[in-house]
Amino acid sequence: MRPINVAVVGTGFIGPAHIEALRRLPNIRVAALCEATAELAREKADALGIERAYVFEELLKQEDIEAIHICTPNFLHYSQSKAALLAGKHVICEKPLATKIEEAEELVKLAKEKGLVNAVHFNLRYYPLVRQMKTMREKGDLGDIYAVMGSYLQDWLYFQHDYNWRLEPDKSGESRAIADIGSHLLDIIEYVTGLRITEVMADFSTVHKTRLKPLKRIETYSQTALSAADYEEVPINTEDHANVLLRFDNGNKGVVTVSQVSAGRKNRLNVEISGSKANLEWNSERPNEIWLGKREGANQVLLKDPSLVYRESAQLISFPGGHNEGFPDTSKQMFKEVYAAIEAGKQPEHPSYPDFAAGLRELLICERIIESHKKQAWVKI
Ligand code: 4PW
Repeated sequence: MRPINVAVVGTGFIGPAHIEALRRLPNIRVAALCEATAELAREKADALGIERAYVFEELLKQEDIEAIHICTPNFLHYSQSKAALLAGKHVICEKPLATKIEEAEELVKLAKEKGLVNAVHFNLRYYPLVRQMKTMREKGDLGDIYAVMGSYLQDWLYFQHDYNWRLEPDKSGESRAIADIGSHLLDIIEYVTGLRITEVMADFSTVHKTRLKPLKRIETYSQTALSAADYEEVPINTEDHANVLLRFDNGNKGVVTVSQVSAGRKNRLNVEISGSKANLEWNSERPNEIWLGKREGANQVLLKDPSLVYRESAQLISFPGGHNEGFPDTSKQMFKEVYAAIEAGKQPEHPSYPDFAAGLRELLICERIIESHKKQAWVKI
């Protein structure tokens, strides 16, 4: 294994998660950190134990940095990914890949022309039991897929005073709950079932039509409430809740609900797949078990254990059964695959990890969902 120097751009919720995952890979060195100002970059680099700190333009000049992780707010993903590719860097970008389809298309094309490794952080695919569900479907354990039911529920935007840049369309994009977390759910549904979504019918609601924006900086997930004078009331134009009906290319149907105002649901992605041979159910708050439903015979619960799952899923398991693995492990497993490609110096023709094309696909589905909500009509993907 050859040592590889890497930089991470952005230090909100997910940047440090990338850093931790990268540090668990033997040949990766998180050599540099990038933030909006030199002062903030230095402060965060010191706090995270990273040697070099830059603003973005300076980072691009560093020849020893081979790969860049883009972990900034959504509106920066396109311009920063493009600049990094033009500077000859491999790019691992947070989802969504861009805020407009044309931008994502341009990135897919540019990455291909450059032959550089490109990935979008759809890390939830890397829960071992998500891979197990996919493998079970591929091996025919589910039979034909009759229906898919899914939800992704959170409560960190439950109160009117809960606030974050994701609520602002100029930073996050036109849709919020669907783009922010629905994108993960829709990605998992197509990944696991192998079906393509062909049409969508969406209905959104914005529960908090105005929210209280803090005038002081507070940590997003800290559950902090300030005094009334420390907030300004601002209008909200993105959805808190969304229901979407799905039609698949096998002629069958699905439904998903996405909400960021669901009390007590901290971060629960749930997917249930009904097949002609069995029914499978998994959720991200209990990631180490799959429920397997049978019409004739007893239902089962499969626990994550390398000796009980298919080889494809066991590859994503680092510890024996009973030793739980979770969210931080998903990024580590994904980066293992991405960095094998970076070590080889180019994007494989059919990467095992989600590439920019997967990012474009999600953006397309999300755009069609927004269009469907606006028209209150079915829209083809
Ligand atoms: O990807 C998701 C985010 O964009 C995360 O898993 C949680 O929900 C935290 O923020 C949003």
